[in-house]
Amino acid sequence: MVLKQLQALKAQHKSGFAVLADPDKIAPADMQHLARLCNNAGVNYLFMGGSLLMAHQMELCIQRFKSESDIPVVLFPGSPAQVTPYADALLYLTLISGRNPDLLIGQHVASAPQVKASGLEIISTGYIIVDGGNQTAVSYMSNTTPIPWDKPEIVLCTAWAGELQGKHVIYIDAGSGARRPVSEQIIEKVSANIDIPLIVGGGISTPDKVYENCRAGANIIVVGNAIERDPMLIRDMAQAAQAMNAHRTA
Ligand code: 1GP
Repeated sequence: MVLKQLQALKAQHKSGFAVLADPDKIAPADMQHLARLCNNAGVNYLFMGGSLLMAHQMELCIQRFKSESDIPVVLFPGSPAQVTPYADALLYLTLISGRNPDLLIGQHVASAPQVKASGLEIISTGYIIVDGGNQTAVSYMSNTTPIPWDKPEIVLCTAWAGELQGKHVIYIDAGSGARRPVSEQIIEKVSANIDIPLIVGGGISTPDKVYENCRAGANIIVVGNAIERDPMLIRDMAQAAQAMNAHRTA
């Protein structure tokens, strides 16, 4: 159960590391190699998803990954078209930083039969986009305005609203390829004041940043772009999260 693991991380003030694979950017033939890198590094999750779905190879990608790894595959879908029973769990996203009714309830109603039939573990996720200093695919595609990067109190109130609505987790995202990742100030403020796990991603490009985000209280750090550029970062970034956990245990 992925959610139980996330809740345990939150309870123990610990962090995990997730690799994000965009099915449009990675070929099924590369998935076994990626799986071995993730296995060796002790990666906690493979997140799968993207803003579009052009290549329609997601199921094959997941199958190839699973042929080499027991790491849970968690869908992080850009649209209901990316929901597939081949994964283990689904981040069931509600874009609570936005005011687009389609992403607050419309798409959920339309995709409910498919989601119910999927057999996936459903993780209700309050999804919050914070301005990352450039327009990212997620803010364009969602037709919503991100929360300003220097307004941690708005981010906190949004996270509280998600928690009060019964979301299982909060995901704060600066957007894929963000120039400016979510600040430690925001992470600290939200993490210290909610009782549900916190996922953070968008524009994280160094192991040091992973370490700082973990120290600030993120329970899962998600990295996509930087790893696509340099897959060797998987080991160093996962190690950074593990080092922070060791520090907390000591
Ligand atoms: C985007 O949080 C993810 O939704 C990861 O972003 O690709 O910039 O690492 P990057």
